[in-house]
Parts: sequence; C-alpha cells; structure tokens
Amino acid sequence: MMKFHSKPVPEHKEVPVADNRRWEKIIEQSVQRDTSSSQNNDINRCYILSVSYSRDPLVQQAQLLEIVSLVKAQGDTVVGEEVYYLTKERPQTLIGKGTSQEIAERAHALNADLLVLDAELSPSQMRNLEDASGIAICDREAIILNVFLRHAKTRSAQIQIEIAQLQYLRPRIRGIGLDMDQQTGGISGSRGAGETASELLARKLDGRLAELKKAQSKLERVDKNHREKRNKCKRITLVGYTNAGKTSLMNALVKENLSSRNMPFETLDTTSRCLTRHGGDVIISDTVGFIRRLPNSLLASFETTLAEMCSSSLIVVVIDVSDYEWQEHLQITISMLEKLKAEDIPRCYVFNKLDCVSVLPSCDLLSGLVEEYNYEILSSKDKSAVDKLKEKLLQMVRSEEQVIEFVVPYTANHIMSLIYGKTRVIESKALATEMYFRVEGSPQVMAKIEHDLKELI
Ligand SMILES: Nc1nc2c(ncn2[C@@H]2O[C@H](COP(=O)(O)OP(=O)(O)OP(=O)(O)O)[C@@H](O)[C@H]2O)c(=O)[nH]1
Ligand SMILES: [Mg+2]
Repeated sequence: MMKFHSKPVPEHKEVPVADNRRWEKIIEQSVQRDTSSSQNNDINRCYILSVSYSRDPLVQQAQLLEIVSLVKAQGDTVVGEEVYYLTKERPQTLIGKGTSQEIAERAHALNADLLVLDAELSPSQMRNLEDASGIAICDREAIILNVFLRHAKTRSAQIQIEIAQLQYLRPRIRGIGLDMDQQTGGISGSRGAGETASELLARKLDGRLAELKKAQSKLERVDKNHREKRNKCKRITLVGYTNAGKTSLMNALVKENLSSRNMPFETLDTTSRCLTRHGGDVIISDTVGFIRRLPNSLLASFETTLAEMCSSSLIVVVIDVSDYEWQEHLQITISMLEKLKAEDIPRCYVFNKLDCVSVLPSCDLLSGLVEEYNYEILSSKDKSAVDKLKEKLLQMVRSEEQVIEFVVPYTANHIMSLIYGKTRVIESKALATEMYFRVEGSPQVMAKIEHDLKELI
C-alpha cells in the first residue's frame, strides 16, 4: 500500500535526500509486492486541506466530509482540517508558497506528518509544495488509489489498481534524467553504466508494470469467457456515486448479505446474482462506485470491468437523495455512463435513502433531471418498496428486449463488435461471406445495428 512518511522541515531549499528515499521506499514496496499479501499498516496523522472552488459553505462542507471519509477509508487518522477557497490557481504550488507554509505550521502544531490536499497536483507542484512547506504532501489521486488498493479483494482488481498506482508514481520519481551529478555508473550490481538511482528505480517500475499488464491480459481472457457465458442471461447493472447504497439495494433485491458500509469504495469488484428466485434468466450486478474527479488512471483500469455493463438490458442508477450534493452526483454518474459508452441502454433511476430526508425532491425537479426515464424514490431498507421495485425492473427488462435476426458481412467489424458487445447472441452461424445472428437486445441498440447495416449498402 502506498504510504507517506514525515520528514523534518528543511533548513534550506535544496531537494532533501530523505525525500528521494520516501518515494523510493513507496516504489520499492510496490515493485516487490506480492499483491495478495502486502499491506502497510503505518498510520499517518493527516492534516486535511479541502481545496474548494465553490463559495457555498454547504458545498464546501460536503466536499470536506468527502475527503475526510476518503482519508479514514485508507486507514489514516485525521488530526486537523480546514477549507481553502481557491480563487486563483498558482502554477508552481496551486495554493501559493506563503499559504502552504502557514498551513504547514498549523499542521505541524498538531503533530501531523502528512498534509492532504483535496486537489490534483502535478508531480512538480507536489515537489514544490513539499520543498516550501517541509511536510509530506499527498493529493486526492493518491488517497483514492490507496482506498482502492485497500478494498480490492480479487486478483483482477488488485492488478488493475496496482497498474494505476505505478502509473501515478512514475512521474513522481525525483530527478529522472536530471540528476546527472548522481550518476555512479556500475557501482550497484544491478545498476547499468551511467544510470542514476532514479533511473534504476524507473526501470524497476517499468519492469513491474510490464509484468502486471501481462497478468492483466491473461485474466481478461478468462473473464471474457465467463462474461460470454453470463451473456446468455439478461443483465441489470447497478451504478452510481460511491456510498449511494448500491450494495444495500442489491442485498435487499436478492436477499443477500454482501458487505455494505458507510465508507467510500466499499465495493470494487463486480458481483453478480440471480434476481429471479430459482435461478432463471435475469442477473443483477453491483459495481464499483463513481466519484467526482475519479483519477483517469483508475477509470482506465476499470474500463474493462465496467464495459460489461454495456451488454446490460437495463442500468439502474442509484442516487443518495439525502446527500446535499446529490444532483451533482447524478450528473457525474450520467457523464461517466457517457464516457463508458453506455448512454443508449435503458435506465431506471432509484432515489435512495428516502428515510433520511425531511423534504422530498419534487416530481418536477426529478422529471427535469432524468428526462423521459423511469424513476423510483425509496429506501433500500423498506422491504415492500424494494419488492415493488424488483417487479418493475423485471417487467422493464422483459418488455424492453427485442429478438432480431441479422446477416452481417465479415468485413463490417464495427457491427460485429456492436453485436458482441451490446446484445446477447442467441444463435450464430458462419455463412460464405457473412455471419448470421439471432440476437436479443434493447430497441435502441437494434435500431443502431439496422441503421449501420443499411449504411453498408
Ligand atoms: N438510512 C439509510 N441508509 C442507507 C440506505 N441505503 C444504504 N444505506 C447506508 O449507506 C451506506 C452505504 O451503502 P452501500 O450499499 O455500501 O453503498 P454503495 O453504493 O454500495 O457504496 P460503495 O460500494 O462504497 O460505492 C451504508 O452504511 C448503508 O447502510 C437507506 O435507504 N437508508
Ligand atoms: Mg457497494
């Protein structure tokens, strides 16, 4: 697990050697990791700086609560916190050198060993801030990566996250290609002629990355086979902002007891269960939650897992309506679905945690937000509301789907991938120059295939 260690306030502004070792240690741990066993149990004392672009105190409060819960979810202690309203970004340090020094003083007074900035920092901004303030700095992306790493249970998720972590760490190796005066070619047994310590570290990191990518593509092939088998069933996928209640709803729908806690990113691995009582033809899947400013590295690594939702018959978007920022969470989820190219799959919106709100969002507001789509407002704790939702979902998947036959030329690769990616193939036959398919899928996808076939003529 990526962890950070304190360092003394530097007396001068040169790059301290200890700082190099901090990253070196993190990367060495990662490079040598046996993903299944390694867990660093050091607990950092964190001082949190929630960098907000909003003037609204309630938004600021919600953002602060989110970063506090992320830091706690990675197992660290929060010793102090403050909100910083950012009006002007400084290219070198984001918040300004003087401000960072003042904040570091308050953090030091509370014996903090890590200053967590709820912002994305470039590697050089992070270095500049550490040099200016004399305290170890950590940004939002590092925290989210740590939480993911801590909660990943399957080998596949662990590999995906470790790849994202190494990609995050690589540009943070100090002095790659710069510290020529440190060149000590051939001193260390494994160091190549003229290679600096940081270049050696980068080489080890690249080696580990290549190893992980190989392992990942092997696992993807196995997963693909499982997916193809599961594809014969209709699938409903639960998506939404982290902590919205997806797993709780899944548990209530299938009467299970999957781990659900008041903690971000409790679920990282997609879990699928039969929605119909005695096996049957409808599967429901619970997925990793979304979050604002989800690091691109993580989104990319979960793309394969999440791509599975593109062959769903129905997507259920779960929203925690008791969260002050639920409308923003809804927008983030909608734009994630667009990014993942799942926008043409029918949706049902579930506004959850009704028991926690005193004022219901008006129907006008909801219809405005979710357009023509279906929605329900409920609490996942309300058994009869969940049973009613289950009937509705089953009815939706069963009525929406169409079965259609297509004959597709072998050369039409994009139509082939639409068929394999977004429909369930009931039957297929290889003909002389074409492929015959009998497929089941949503009217939207069927219309797209028909349209694309016509374009070929
Ligand atoms: N009061 C109330 N709490 C709920 C409801 N639904 C879920 N919760 C709580 O909300 C917290 C988060 O629920 P989860 O089901 O783990 O949320 P999730 O969307 O799966 O979260 P991640 O897996 O972390 O993305 C848990 O503490 C649940 O007990 C609800 O309808 N009412
Ligand atoms: Mg969950």
